[in-house]
Amino acid sequence: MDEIQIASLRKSSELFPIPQSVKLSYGTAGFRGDAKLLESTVYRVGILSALRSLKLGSATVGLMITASHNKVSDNGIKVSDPSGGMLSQEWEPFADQIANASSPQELVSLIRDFVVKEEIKIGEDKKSAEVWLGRDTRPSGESLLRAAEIGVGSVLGAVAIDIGVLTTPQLHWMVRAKNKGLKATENDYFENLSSSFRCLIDLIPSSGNDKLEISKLLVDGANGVGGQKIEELRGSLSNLNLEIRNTGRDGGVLNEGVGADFVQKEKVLPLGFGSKDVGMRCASLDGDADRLVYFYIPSESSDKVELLDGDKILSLFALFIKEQLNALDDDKEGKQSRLGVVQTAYANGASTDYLRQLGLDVVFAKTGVKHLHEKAAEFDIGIYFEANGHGTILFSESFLSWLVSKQKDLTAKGQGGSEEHKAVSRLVAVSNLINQAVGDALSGVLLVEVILQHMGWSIQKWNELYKDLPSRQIKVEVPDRTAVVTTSEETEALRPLGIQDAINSEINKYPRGRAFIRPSGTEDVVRVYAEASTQEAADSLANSVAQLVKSFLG
Ligand code: NG1
Ligand code: ZN
Repeated sequence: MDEIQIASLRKSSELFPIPQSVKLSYGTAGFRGDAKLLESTVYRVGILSALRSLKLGSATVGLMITASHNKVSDNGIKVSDPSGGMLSQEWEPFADQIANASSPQELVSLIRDFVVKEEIKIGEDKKSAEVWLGRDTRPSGESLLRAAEIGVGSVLGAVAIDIGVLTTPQLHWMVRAKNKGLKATENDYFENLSSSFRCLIDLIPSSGNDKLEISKLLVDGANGVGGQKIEELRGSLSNLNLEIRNTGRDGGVLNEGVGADFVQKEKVLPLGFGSKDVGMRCASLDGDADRLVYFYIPSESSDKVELLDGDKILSLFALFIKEQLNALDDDKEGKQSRLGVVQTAYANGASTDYLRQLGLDVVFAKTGVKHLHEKAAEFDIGIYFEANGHGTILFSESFLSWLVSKQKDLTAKGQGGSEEHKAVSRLVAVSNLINQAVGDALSGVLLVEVILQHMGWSIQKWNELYKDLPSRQIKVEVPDRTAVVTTSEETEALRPLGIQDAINSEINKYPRGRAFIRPSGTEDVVRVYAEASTQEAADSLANSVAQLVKSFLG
């Protein structure tokens, strides 16, 4: 790093002093916190993104300003690697270090050491870096975006491009497309969704269900960016009847009593929904539209909803993909397609039983989509979902090119209308529709809708795939959540010593009891999860475990 570069970093960092008393961690999904305290963090992550781009041969890196399902006064920042996936975990410690550097001197010195260690060449061969910036609808987004621009711009030769208000998955999709040399604008994103959706609709078997009227889907947009973007998308979709509520234009507050996180955790209906909607198919997006859950209101007399969470969406997808794979003549080709599914410890036990009973390979990953994504990428087709509704379907490059050449072969052999050809074409269309970079509520809605039409199922019929075990999640505030250390699958606590034995003896009191604790990576709490054969039992197990957490850590 030469003197000009050092001076540039020093000068810009003076503009963003770090607030006292913040201790930041990149966590499960980037930095998050009160928006008022985040300018220096966002500025610094801007620098990191430019360095990441330089390190990877000037590939485009994405930077998203959002705090997802958290309250509107919060904000956050996460980085998309050039692949469209999350920032490489190898760089997270550096992110933590610079975010917490207490002075411009310390910041510059950390950057200088890192640049040497990673052999990043700045300015020397005039290679430029490019960072695309997106933000959700939070009012603090615009000024934080300016801070990110200054961060990027303080690395010599780096360019920041403001892509505007976007969903998180849109930005990831665009970054991935750009680096693959594909068309990468927001319009291209919409065009890709609508054309692959159309393709799947055209492949719906014509016998039986073609006279069925397409029933309306009610969408809860969480008063955020997702509601607005799905409105834009609606214009280019046929065969889908959408009514979109909570777009944020009618005065509702982002994530307040609305959205996927609220519906999934509280299991009650979001604002804007009521007794007139009993029995209707409803979907909720979260604040940055990377999560999706479905629900319906079973009766007028209560505000409880019947929830179809990420596990149920995963099950629907797995069933559909498996049906298509079964129609392929694998043996003749000598090709074994490997379909696998990835869940976390929060997956409902009944969903895991169901998926295993379908004969699927079910593996577990730590909480946080970066962990699930990594495991799903080991399969030819890997489907991953968190119970909270974040997930997608990954197709390996080699399997996808096998599918595409199979599709061509069958057409050339005059078997274009065969069942096998249709199955192959459906799989190819799914790979285009479903976001290959991250979980995406918009593409998720389209895939759920087309599969339900394909099966001729109502939401109630879909819900009957299996019955969820009653469960309860609680947050416990403790002085130091890092005192909880878990095993790699997060199902057992190694620290504090003795707590796991105490949890086990609680679990043993309940039929089908299961419970675990872990420190949240996005909030200053310890999370407790419990399930058991009845709701009372799940509540009681969760409460006793929460008591244990308080007494061991309180
Ligand atoms: P933490 O706070 O680490 O539990 C939460 C979710 C994750 C993931 C991240 C990122 C649960 C139990 N945890 O993480 O699944 O979505 O937020 O948004 O839902
Ligand atoms: Zn989100």
